[in-house]
Amino acid sequence: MAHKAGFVNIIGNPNVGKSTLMNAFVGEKLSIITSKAQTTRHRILGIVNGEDFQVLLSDTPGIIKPAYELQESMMGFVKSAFEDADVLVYMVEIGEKELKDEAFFNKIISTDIPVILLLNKIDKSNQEELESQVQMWTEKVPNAEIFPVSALEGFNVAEVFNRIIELLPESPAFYPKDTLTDKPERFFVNEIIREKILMHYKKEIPYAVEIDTQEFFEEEKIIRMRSVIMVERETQKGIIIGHKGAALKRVGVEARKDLEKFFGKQVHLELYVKVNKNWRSDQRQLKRFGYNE
Ligand SMILES: Nc1nc2c(ncn2[C@@H]2O[C@H](COP(=O)(O)OP(=O)(O)OP(=O)(O)O)[C@@H](O)[C@H]2O)c(=O)[nH]1
Ligand SMILES: [Mg+2]
Repeated sequence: MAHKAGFVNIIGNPNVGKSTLMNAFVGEKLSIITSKAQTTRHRILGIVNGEDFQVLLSDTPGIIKPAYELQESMMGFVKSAFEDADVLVYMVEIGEKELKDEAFFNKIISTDIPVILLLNKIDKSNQEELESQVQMWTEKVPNAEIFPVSALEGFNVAEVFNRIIELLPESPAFYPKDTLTDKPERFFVNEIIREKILMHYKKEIPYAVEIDTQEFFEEEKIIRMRSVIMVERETQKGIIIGHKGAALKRVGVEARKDLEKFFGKQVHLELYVKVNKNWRSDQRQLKRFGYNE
């Protein structure tokens, strides 16, 4: 059989389960997952390698109407995912209507690229609701093949993967066959820490935070990391640190545990908090943090 390879880009509204699906395909926790919208801020490549295929999956940020520069750049990642896709995976969840962004939605329904529409979270649904939702999506996105799935429980995930392979063009591999992602180690350190921030702080705090891992030093038995948690204002810094430093300590302990799992090695993590005024609206800063391609 000829070798197949191509880009399979996952797009959809915030919080529908895009990152959960990507991790299920790859079999590693490449993308962080939380119950909050806008968890994913980057385009993250996850590669599934087989003897005669290489699937280049892209997890992308949920589609929103951008309100500040950071979100503009997040939507830039979604746009780029439209441009180079060999297969577009459009994910929706049970009960959802459609993309709030009409321009993106129109692009999906009028594209020549094969579209797979995944109706996710069906573990929360019943047969009757499922049938009516499939009916609705068939009418809304007539160019799509629809699969009901549960990314969380793995229902139908293997079937979708097989269909994706069928749709891929014949092509040699783009990356060496032992490659898992295009992101460097520090990126995953940043993301694991940010996941803990998303989990433990409320309201605007997680959205005002960016992580900058300044040191990643691997020794024989241990990896030493130093990361800065950046916030936009002094008051946010106080909230991150918490009473007697307890809140920050919890972030550090939980992140370290996950980092040890991710890297398969003992980790020493030093965390600092710094105010970096309005970094979310500053082009230069955003570029430094990898937001402008
Ligand atoms: N019940 C159920 N929950 C799911 C399923 N897939 C994902 N979730 C949950 O939905 C929430 C969002 O999942 P994510 O994978 O982070 O969603 P996302 O689309 O990547 O979100 P953003 O990055 O914010 O756009 C998490 O709480 C997941 O555990 C599913 O199949 N069933
Ligand atoms: Mg995500």
